[in-house]
Formats: sequence, structure tokens, C-alpha cells
Amino acid sequence: MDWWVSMPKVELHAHLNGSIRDSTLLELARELGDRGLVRFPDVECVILKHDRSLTEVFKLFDLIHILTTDHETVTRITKEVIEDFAAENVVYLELRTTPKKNVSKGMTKKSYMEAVLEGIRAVTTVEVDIFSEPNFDCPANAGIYARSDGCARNGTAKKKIYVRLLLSIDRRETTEAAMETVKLALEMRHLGVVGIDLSGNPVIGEWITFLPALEFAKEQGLLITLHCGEVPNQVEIHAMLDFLPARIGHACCFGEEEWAKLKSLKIPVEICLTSNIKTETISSLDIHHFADLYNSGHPIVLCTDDSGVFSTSVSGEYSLASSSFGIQKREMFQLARNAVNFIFEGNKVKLELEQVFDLAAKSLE
Ligand code: 6MZ
Repeated sequence: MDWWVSMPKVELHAHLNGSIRDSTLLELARELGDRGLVRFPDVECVILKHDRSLTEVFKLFDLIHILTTDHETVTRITKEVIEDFAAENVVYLELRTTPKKNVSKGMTKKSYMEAVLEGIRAVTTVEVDIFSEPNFDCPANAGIYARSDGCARNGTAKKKIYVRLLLSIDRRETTEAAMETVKLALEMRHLGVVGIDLSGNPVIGEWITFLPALEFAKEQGLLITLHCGEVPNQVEIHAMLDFLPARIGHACCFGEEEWAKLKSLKIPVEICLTSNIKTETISSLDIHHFADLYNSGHPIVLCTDDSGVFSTSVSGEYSLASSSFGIQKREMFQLARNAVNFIFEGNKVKLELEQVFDLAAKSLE
């Protein structure tokens, strides 16, 4: 097995609906096609297209959401996505998703998230740690722990993956809708929800719309990551950095002033190489900011963004960074390990992950 696959990895920027297997999307499209709800050949063509601009990506998400937004499918894709990340030795996954309403399916933001939790419980190929500080008074927690405990008692030496959830606010949403998502995150904190993400089409929406909900989330102790500088918007980038998020994603369109500010604030950056190249937010890897941030020792973590949409994987991103920037196995291992410092979890989980990396380091030679 290649080292970039076998070594433990931490994934901190993965959108649920962007990480679906092509085979699952095609199966779902075929079903809707058979029921006359979509024209399968058209949908197939869009799903299998590989190079897409940022604008096309968001059109694709609208199509994916038509295929996936019912409870059963949300459960299925959550299970598959976690199993896929675990299969390539992701040991800690922060999965983000936008809670959705779908009146025709009787779906509320809360029931959407319950379907996600159901998907986590349905994982069979790997032992899943869903939250670190169990509240055994809560029946839902007791259920999850009973299952995971059962795994251990049966002596099935399964691999383990920590899964935490970030609830995304879509830039199309209103202040009220954003606030509803934050309140839901607070309600689901004991179920592995650790933070909030702001994402969606970066040319839509105003920072000021989301600020009240994000400030409230922060006050309540949720950790925040923002899609920042995916398109040029200096005013918004400065406002976002002034907000002091716990991490940012992308940082593609920063100017000198923005880099200086980011570096002085030491805000970790989630780097998504393939996504940036495919959406052409960065024209080529030679000029990607990964190199400068890596060389200056700025906190960074390699991530997939949308492994399904961009046909990539966490292992693929490590392999790509290694070959493109001439970084050897040992340094790549250290890069993966450093990501533990930027997870939205406490010291207990960080220490447990350190042990996973210590063990893996022994077989690195
Ligand atoms: C900004 C993105 C994104 O939430 O339905 N999303 N937002 N930039 C990106 N870079 C390409 N990739 C994905 O997952 C899909 C949603 O995640 C956000 C978009 O809002 C997209 O609709 P969920 O699980």
C-alpha cells in the first residue's frame, strides 16, 4: 500500500454532499429517471463531467441536492462517506453539511441532522467515536455508546475513526435561517456537533447577513470555520479575519495585506489543492499558496473539500502535495500529524490521536 494511503490522516474540510461516490449519485439519478422526475442521460452527463468552474460546481450541488435530500438517502450517503474516509485511513473526520428543509419530504433542519446521525450509527466497516464527553443521561447517547461498546466487547479489532460534525450556513440563507442552524448546532452539541461553517457560492450573500448568527455561535462556545477569499473580495476577507475564526478554508484570493494579517493572527488554513485547481480559483499548483504557507510554518491542513465532485481523496491530496512541492514522506507525515492541533476537539481526543500517530511513526521506516 502506498504510504500516503497507509499513514493516518485528519480530514477537516469535507462537505457531505460533495463527498458522495459517483456510483451512488448515478444510482439515485437512475431511480429518479425511472420515476420520470429527471432525465437520466442529462444528469449522468453532468455527474461524470470532471472539469468544472466554480459557477458550474454550485449548479451541480443544486442537482445533487435534488437527488439526495430525503431522510433515507441522507443516512445512506453519510454512512458511505464515513466508510470511504475510514478506508483510506482518515482517523479523525470533521464532516460538514448544510441542514436542509424539504417540505415535500417532511424534512426539517433537525430531521435532516437526525438522518445524518442515523448514517453515522449505520457505519459497519469501522468503529466510530461520535463524541468525547458522553452524557449518559441522554437516551440517544446511551444508544450510540452501547453500540460502540458492543464492538469492543465482541473483540472485533476494528479500525476506529472519530467523527465530528460542523453545521454549514449556506450563503444564500437569511440571518434568521443562519440563526436557526446555530441553535440546532447548540442543541446537538452532545451528539458530536462541534462547530459552524460558512460556505456556499462565494459571490452570493453579504458577510453582514451571517455575522449575528456567527457571533452568537462563538459566544456560545462553538468553533467557527469560514470559507474565506475563494473569490477576490478584500473587504470581506478583512472582516472575516477580524472576526477571528478558529480556521478558514481556501484563502485563494489574498493580497499582500491579507497574507500579512492572516500570518500575524496565525489562523489555520484548510488547503484544498484539487478543488482550487479544478474550479480555477488558482490557475496552477506552481503558484498555489500552499508552498508559501508551508515554508513559512503557517498552520495548514490538507483537505479534499468535495472528494466526489472533484474526484479526489485525502490520500490523493497528500500524494499531490508531495509530488508537486517536493516534500518527502517523513515531512508529509509530520504535516498530517500537525493537523491534530487544529481539530475542533479538546485535549483528550488530541492526546488519543497523538498516540495513533506515535504508533504509525514506528512503521514509517
Ligand atoms: C463553497 C462549498 C464548496 O452542505 O449539502 N460547498 N461552498 N465553496 C466550495 N468549494 C468548491 N463546496 C461545497 O454540501 C454541499 C454544499 O457545501 C457547500 C455548498 O453550499 C454546497 O451546496 P452539503 O452537505
